[in-house]
Amino acid sequence: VETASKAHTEEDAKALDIQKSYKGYEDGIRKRLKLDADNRPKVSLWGILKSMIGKDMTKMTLPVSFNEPTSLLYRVVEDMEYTDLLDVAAERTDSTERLVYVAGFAASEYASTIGRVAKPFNPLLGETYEYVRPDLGYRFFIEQVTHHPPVGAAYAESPRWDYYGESAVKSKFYGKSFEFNPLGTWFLHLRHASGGEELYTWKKVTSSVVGIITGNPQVDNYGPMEVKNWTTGEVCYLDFKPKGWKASSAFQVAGRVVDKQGRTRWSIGGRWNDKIYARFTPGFEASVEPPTAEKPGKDQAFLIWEAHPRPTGIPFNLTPFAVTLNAIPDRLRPLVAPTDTRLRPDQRAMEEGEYDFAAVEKNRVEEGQRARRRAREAKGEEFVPRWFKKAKHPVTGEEYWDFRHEYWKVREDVAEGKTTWNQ
Ligand code: CLR
Repeated sequence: VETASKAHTEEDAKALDIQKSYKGYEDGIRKRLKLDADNRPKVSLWGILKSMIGKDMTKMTLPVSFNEPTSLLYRVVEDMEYTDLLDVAAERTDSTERLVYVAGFAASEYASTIGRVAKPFNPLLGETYEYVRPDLGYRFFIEQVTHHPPVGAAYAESPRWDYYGESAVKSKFYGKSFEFNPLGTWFLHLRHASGGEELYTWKKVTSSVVGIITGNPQVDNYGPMEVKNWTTGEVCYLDFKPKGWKASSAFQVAGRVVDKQGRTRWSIGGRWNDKIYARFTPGFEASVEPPTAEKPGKDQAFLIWEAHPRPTGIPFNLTPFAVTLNAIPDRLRPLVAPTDTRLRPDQRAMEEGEYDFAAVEKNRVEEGQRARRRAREAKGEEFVPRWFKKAKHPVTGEEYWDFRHEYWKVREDVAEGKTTWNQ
């Protein structure tokens, strides 16, 4: 009882703290872009990419018409679309059941990749992004901490959970496919209904684009994923099946939750672009079929996650969640840091269908970045991230980016007129 009440006090304090960041977000989320269809010139991917086999994406100069109006920073926040699963996990009093929903959240991060065969903008060194959802009770922050290789360090928090990690993707173009290999670990602290806090970690699976040669590019996500509960020793093993030749294996994900002794508790199955189910299978593993009305029973599978629909009238195949990201209402504009990605004119132009202007502005901001690098080199200085610091993780022992919890304090002072961003 005592730990439970302590956890509640922590939750309440966290909730109050997060509420201070709601300023600027009073207008609610954006539902539409200015465009309702994009009219990017249709260029053959293969025509341009065929001379670039063996290269990674950061070494390629591609026409801006290959881009979508997002950046790699936005692609990281997109993983927050289904945080309701973390809220559900926190409500559960059985730790293996919590793991089912945490694993569901980890798998839900792939639904947004469907139909998104375009290049996000590359963040500039020190570029940041803040995203607050008063309606959902969380705030998110990310900073581009290195440029070569491109790494973004992120930290999201809500009363019930903290979620953080680094997005560092190694890419290589093989001709037959373009592979994207995420290297970073993601950490989740869950303050749950039984009155304790748990640490979970996982790494993301490989994303790839196939069908470039035939002019029918498609995104696939495949490979094993291990979602580990460091507090209890329980693990969820998920396997994302590669698309392969059979249509039936496309988007398939299957796995199981095992206890500390390695005994199966739950089986998981479904498709990461659509629905994922779980089934209570103590001591055995089984396939997971969607539940049917004909054979009800205690061991029936139940739905843990379902993808949001993709309404028409949204260009670039963006999800409704992605549409909300680059919005900059007048009330918010003076509060975000001057490094905030919402202020990038090239991404704004892309979003509004001004592709030529986007290309000019992209060039200009990237020139600025090169000039700043030369100036640093001339002074013998090194770039130091403003909001994160490399550290050794206290539980897992890995290197990670430690968020020093300063950003939101400075923002609060800016909002109250006590300081300005550039001090
Ligand atoms: C995958 C999940 C990771 C973050 C991440 C980083 C790079 C992204 C990748 C994700 C998905 C696929 C991606 C890639 C960058 C470019 C690539 C968007 C989100 C697209 C599909 C490339 C298409 C255009 C080229 C063929 C020119 O956590």
